[in-house]
Amino acid sequence: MKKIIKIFAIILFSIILASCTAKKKESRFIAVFAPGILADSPTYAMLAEGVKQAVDEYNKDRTDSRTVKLEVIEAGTNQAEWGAKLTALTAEMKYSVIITSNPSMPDLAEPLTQQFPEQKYIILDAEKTGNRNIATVCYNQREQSYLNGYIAGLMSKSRKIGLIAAQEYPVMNEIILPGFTEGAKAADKLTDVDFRIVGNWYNASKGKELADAMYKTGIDVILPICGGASQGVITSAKENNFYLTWFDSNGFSKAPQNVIASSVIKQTEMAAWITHEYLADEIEWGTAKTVGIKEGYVDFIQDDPAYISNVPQNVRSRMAEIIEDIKAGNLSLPQ
Ligand code: RBF
Repeated sequence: MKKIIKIFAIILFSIILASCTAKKKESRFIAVFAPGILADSPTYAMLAEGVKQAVDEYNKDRTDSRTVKLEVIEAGTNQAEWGAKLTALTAEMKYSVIITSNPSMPDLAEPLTQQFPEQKYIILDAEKTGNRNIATVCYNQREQSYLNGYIAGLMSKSRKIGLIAAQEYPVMNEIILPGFTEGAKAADKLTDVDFRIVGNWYNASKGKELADAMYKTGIDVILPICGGASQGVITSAKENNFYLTWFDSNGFSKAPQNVIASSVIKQTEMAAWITHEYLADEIEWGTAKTVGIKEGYVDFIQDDPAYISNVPQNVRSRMAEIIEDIKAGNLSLPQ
């Protein structure tokens, strides 16, 4: 009799456990939290696209109860509201994971993991270790900015180039701007780099004003990293006929006569890959991954027709050599 009760208890326990697990799987709901707006911010558009691709693929062969739901939330350009918006999203307790992107996000997510110990966060373009609820991936932006700087240094006639950033933040001040400068000076040590700030990620008039002013000082190559404000920098480049180098996505089509380079991050692929990892329960929580050119997640576009027509063969060959040197480990640019 005792044995029967024991077997019965084991069966009952297994059923309860199985139903809990099923419930957990059933309720998988992913939120993409874009700290900003998707338009004109390639990193966020790629984030949403990559997660969506992975979710669609996962759901393809699954029926209702096992499919994963996805919601994309744009937190808007007022950064003061992001903390409250992330808190509200977390407090809904309906998302099994919140996937977001930018280096300021770990500081907003970290305190929430104390209050909501069930909530997981995947943060791209950021670095944070040691929290069991957070996994991060960051791109080697020293490599990315070095390549932009190098080609700007080779292509500038005035030896004056510029970077227009939306705002100052540690990755900008400690990695992107120094990498850009380092690349430019490696190409031509007499190159000067001017650095200007828009003050936000959307003001195109301010972007144009800054670019016009820089052009007047003799600057002939500009790298804009300022979201929607980059539209103004593009307008200025077309009007004044100076060069642009582009960051994060392929920008050649934005100004086919002016853009001489695009160094890209493969954020769509990374977002899709990490979402697959998450859905397969294979995320290493608490860890930070850094990926660059070698891993295939930072790249420099060499086959765009605008690159080939705007940039002379000798410069393209030099760029190809540098990229090969980085891949082969002959040029080390750790971030
Ligand atoms: N990049 C964008 O493309 N759009 C944005 O709205 C945006 N907002 C940001 C806000 C903060 C507080 C920080 C630290 C970075 C932001 N970035 C944004 C920059 C982004 O993380 C990355 O550094 C650049 O896109 C260059 O890869």
